[in-house]
Amino acid sequence: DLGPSGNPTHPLATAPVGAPPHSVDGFVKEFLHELNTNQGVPLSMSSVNDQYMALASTVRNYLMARWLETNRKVHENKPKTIGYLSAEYLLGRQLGNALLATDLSDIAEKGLALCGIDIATLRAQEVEPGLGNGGLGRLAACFIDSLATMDVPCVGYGIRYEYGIFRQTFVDGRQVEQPDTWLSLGSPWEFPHPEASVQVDFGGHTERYIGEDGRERVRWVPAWNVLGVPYNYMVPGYLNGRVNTLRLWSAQATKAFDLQIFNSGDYAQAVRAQTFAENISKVLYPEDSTPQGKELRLQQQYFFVACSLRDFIDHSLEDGFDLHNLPERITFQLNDTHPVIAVPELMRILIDEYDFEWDEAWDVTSRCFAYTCHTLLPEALEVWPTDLLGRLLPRHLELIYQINDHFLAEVREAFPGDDLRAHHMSIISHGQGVRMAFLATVAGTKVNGVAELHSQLLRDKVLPDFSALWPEKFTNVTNGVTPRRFVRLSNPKLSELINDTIGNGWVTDLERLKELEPYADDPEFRAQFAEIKAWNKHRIADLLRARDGIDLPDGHLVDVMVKRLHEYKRQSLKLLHIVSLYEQVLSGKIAASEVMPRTVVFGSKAAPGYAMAKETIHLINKVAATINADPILEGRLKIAFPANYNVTLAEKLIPAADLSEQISLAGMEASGTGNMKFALNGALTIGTDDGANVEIRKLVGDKHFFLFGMSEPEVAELGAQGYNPHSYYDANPQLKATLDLISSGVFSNGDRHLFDMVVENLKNQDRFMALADFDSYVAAQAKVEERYADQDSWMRSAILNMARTGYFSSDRSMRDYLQRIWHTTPML
Ligand code: 4GP
Repeated sequence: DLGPSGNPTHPLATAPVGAPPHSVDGFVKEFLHELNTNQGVPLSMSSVNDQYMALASTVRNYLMARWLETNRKVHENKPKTIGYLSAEYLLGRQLGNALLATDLSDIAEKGLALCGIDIATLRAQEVEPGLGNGGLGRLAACFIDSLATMDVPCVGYGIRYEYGIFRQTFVDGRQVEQPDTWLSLGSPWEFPHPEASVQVDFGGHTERYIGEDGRERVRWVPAWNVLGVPYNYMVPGYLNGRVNTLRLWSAQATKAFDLQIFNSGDYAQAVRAQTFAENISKVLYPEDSTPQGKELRLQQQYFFVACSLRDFIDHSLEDGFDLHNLPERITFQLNDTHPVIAVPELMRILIDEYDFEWDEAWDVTSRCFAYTCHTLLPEALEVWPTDLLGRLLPRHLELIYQINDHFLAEVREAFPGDDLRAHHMSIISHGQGVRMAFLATVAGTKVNGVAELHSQLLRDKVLPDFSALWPEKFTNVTNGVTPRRFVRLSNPKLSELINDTIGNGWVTDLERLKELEPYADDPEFRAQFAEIKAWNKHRIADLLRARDGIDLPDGHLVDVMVKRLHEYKRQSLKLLHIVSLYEQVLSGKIAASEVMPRTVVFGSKAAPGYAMAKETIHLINKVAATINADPILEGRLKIAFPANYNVTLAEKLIPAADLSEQISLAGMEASGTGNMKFALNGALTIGTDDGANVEIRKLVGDKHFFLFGMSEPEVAELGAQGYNPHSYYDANPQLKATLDLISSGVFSNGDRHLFDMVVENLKNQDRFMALADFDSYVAAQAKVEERYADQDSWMRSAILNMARTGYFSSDRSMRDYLQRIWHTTPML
C-alpha cells in the first residue's frame, strides 16, 4: 500500500513549512546547501548545470511553503476548481518567473555574485519545456499563470512529453528537425508521484450483463492498459502567496502487462511492450492548427484525459463529495477538441462504475464541461473515424452513439420535420466519423471563440445550427497574455520606466497602462521610451550574434513576423513585399537609397509533414541569403531568420520590434496572441482586420495601426465569385515582376524551378488570397515608411499602443471566463 501513512499528529508534522529567510545571506546559505546535498558537489567543483539545478531547487524551496499552504486550503475549503484540460502547455523557462513570483530576483543575483557566479549564465542554462506547438499551448500557459495570480483554484492537466516541439535547424536553407531532449540534463521543476499512478485501459470489447438490481449493464473488457504517472509542477501566482499545480502525465507500462508476457518467456517482447506503452507520452505531435488524425494521437488524448478525470474524481470522493454534485466542484475547460473524449469518459465512469442512470449521468456531465474553439479552418476540427475509435475505445464509441441519439431527438423536437438539419448536426457523420467539435458543443455548458470576430464566425459559419438551437451557449472570450512574462520579465527597462511613471500596480492590473497615455505627448518620456527600444534592439542583436551568427545592423526599423508557418498566416505575402523591393532596385525603378533601412526578422517552425510550409521556409532562407549578400541593398534591407523560434527567443525579440506583422487572410486567424505581445511592448501593427487585430485596432485607434487588405465579408464575396489569382498576376506588373524574379533563378543558383511549388501555388491556387491583398499590403508598408521617418510621431504611436492595450492581459481573459463560463469567484 503506497497510500498516505505516518503519524500526521506529531507536532513537527503539522508545523507549517517555513520559507528560507528572504535575504542575501539566507539565499546563499540555501543555495550552497542545495548544491552540496542535492548535486553532491562543493561550489569549487560545481558545473554550470550543477549551479543551475541548485539555484532552481533553492527558488523552489521558497515556493514550497506557499504550495503546501495552497493545497491545505484547497483540501480544507473544497472550493470550486477549474480543471484546465490541455494537450499542450508551452511554458517557457521557469526560473525567471519563479524568481519574479517570489520577489527574489535581486537577492538571487547578489547572492550568486557573492559566490562568483553570474546569474545570467545560469538563466541561459535552462532548457525551456516546449510542450506545445504555438498559440494554443502558450495561451494555456498564460491562463494558468493568471489564475494563480488571481487566487483562483485551478489544476492544469496535460501530458509530460518526453520530447517537446522539435528543435529546428536549417541545412542549406531547409528546415531539419532534431529531437527536443529537454529532460536530458535533469528537470528541477517537477515532482514525480509514481505512487499516485493511474491505470488507463484501451481496446478490447464490451459485454452486456444483468446487474444485481436487475438492470442491463455494460462492462468494458479492455485488451491492454498503461499507467499514467503524475508529475506535478508549481504554478506560482505573482507575489500573492498562491501556488497552483500543473499535473502532467507520463505513460509507463503496467506490471500486469509485463508479467503476462514475461511468463510466456519472451523477454524481448516484454521489453517491447514497455516501449509500446511509453510511446504514448513520448513525443508532442508537431502539427499546429491542422492536426493529423493518427491513432497514437487519440491514445494520447484519451490517456491524459482518463488520468485527469480519475485523479479529480478520486480526490473528490476522498473528500466525501457526492458525484451528483460534481459540477459544483469543477468545470473542466476543454482546450480545443483534443480533450473532448473526456465527455464519454465521464459518462462511462458515472454509468458503469457508479451506477448512474443515463439521465442522471448526462445531467452531471453536461454541466461539467465548457469548450473553447481555437480555429476556423475546417480541416483543423478533429474528426475521429468510427472504426479507429471503436477499436481503441469501444465503450466510448457506444456512449457517443447514445449521446448522439438523445441529442438528435432534441433536434427533431426543436425543428420538427427538418431531417436535413438533424443530418447536418449529427455528431457522427457517416463517411467521416465522430466530429469532436460537435460533441463538445453538445456537452458543453458554454462554447467560446477566442476573439470577437472569431466567436461570431464560429456561431454563424462553423456551428450555425447549434447556435440556432442554443443561442445562449455561445459566447466570446478574447485571448490575453500574461503581463508578468511578456512585459515585466521580457522588457525590464520598459517595466522600470512604467514603474517610475505610474507605480507598479499595472503588473496585476494592466488596464492601468492607460495612465501612460498623456506621456505620449511628453518629449522626455518619448526620448526615454525610444532609448529603451534601442537598448532592446542591442540586446537582441547580441543574442542573435551569439546564438545564430546573425548580425543586425544598427538604426533599422525592426520588422518582425514570428508565428508558426502556415499558408493562412501568409508569410509568403511578407516575402513578396521583400522581393518586390529588391526587384524594384535591381530593375532601377527605385534607387537603393530610397529604400528605408529595415531589418525583417522571421521566426517560424513548419510542421514536418507540411510540404508547402517547408518550401516557404526554404524560399525565405534563399531570398535572405541572396539579398543579404548583394551589396546593392547593403545597409538598407536585411533579412534575419534565426532557427528554432521559441518562447525564450520571443521574450527578447518582441521588445525590440518596431513593426508587428499580423497579416493573415481575414477570417482565418482565430485571435493571435503575438499581436498583443507586440502592441504591449510598443510595436505598431501592420495587419488585416482579422482575429484580435480588430480589437487591437479599435483600442489603439486607426492612426496608430496600419490596416490593409480585404475584410472578412469581402473575402467571402471574392471566394463566392470564384477567386482567380492568375488574373492579379496578369494585371499587376509589379506583382508579376516579383513572382517572375523568384522563378528567374536569382535566389536558386540559376535553377528556375526550385521554387515552383510555392510560386505555382500562388499563381494558380492561392487559397489564402495573398495576391489579392498584395497591392494593399505594399501601400500600407509605404505608409509605415513615411511614418517611421518621423520618429517623434512613431514613438508617440508606439507609446499609445502600449498604453491602450492593457485590455489584452490574460488576467482580463480569466475574469471573463469566470463571469461568463465558470460562474465562480476567486477563492482565497
Ligand atoms: C491558435 C490560433 O491559430 C490563434 O489564432 C489563437 O490565438 C491561439 O490558438 C490561441 O487561442 N491555434 C492553435 C492550434 O495554436 O494549434 O490550433
